Amino acid sequence: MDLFNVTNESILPFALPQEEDYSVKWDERLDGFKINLPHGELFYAEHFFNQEISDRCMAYFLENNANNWQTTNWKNLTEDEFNAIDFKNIKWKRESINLYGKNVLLPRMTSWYGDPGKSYSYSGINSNPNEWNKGLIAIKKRIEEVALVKFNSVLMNWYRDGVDYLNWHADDEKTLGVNPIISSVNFGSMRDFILRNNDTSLKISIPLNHGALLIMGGELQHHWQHCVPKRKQVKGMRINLTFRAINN
Ligand SMILES: O=C(O)CCC(=O)C(=O)O
Repeated sequence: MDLFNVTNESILPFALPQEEDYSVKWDERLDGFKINLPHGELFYAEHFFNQEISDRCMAYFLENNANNWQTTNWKNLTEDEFNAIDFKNIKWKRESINLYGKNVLLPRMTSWYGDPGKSYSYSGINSNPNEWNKGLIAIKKRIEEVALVKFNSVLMNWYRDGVDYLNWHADDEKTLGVNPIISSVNFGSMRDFILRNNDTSLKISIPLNHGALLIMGGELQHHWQHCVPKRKQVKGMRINLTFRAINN
């Protein structure tokens, strides 16, 4: 037995189709999996941020002047009550989109941070960036070391419980460039992130838990869509950050 042949290699905690155009390789140095899909690439690190840092991130995102962020039932607050809260670090808001002529509130809270001028356009929402803060810059720097990209903006999604969700879409806006690298970091309750192939409708379900990192790259956004479906049994909150490099 080779006593020095120690490896932390683990088993991918979700299923990939057993087909030849899918492959997965453990990267010892990055402590994560490099995955190739038809027309797309992923990097998945289940515990990219440890428990202590991930706990601190949740607190940082939700600290405020009025409510205990852990025990409050955020869904019980009226719009006015929510808008009166002064969050210490993140400017959360509930956006609405225009759907068939009607204004519909998004089923989650959002916030957009970025370099000056890096505005965000999605489903008719046009959001100017909030100014970076210390916490977001620290997370961004750590992720850039792995993604090997300089990000200039981040979209934050706060799913207050398992009923909050995100619909099918691709991050394929022109301003993200041709084959964007999008880095998604996750805190709080585990939620399933589903990828669906545009041609075959084949789906891959990726569990994203407290501290997990998922990087999407290659041609993925042109050939796959993704969503975070409702999971009514999930009672806890989840906060997701997708770091992006915008070209405008
Ligand atoms: O919450 C997630 O995991 C996905 C977020 C996402 O797809 C987006 O913000 O475009």
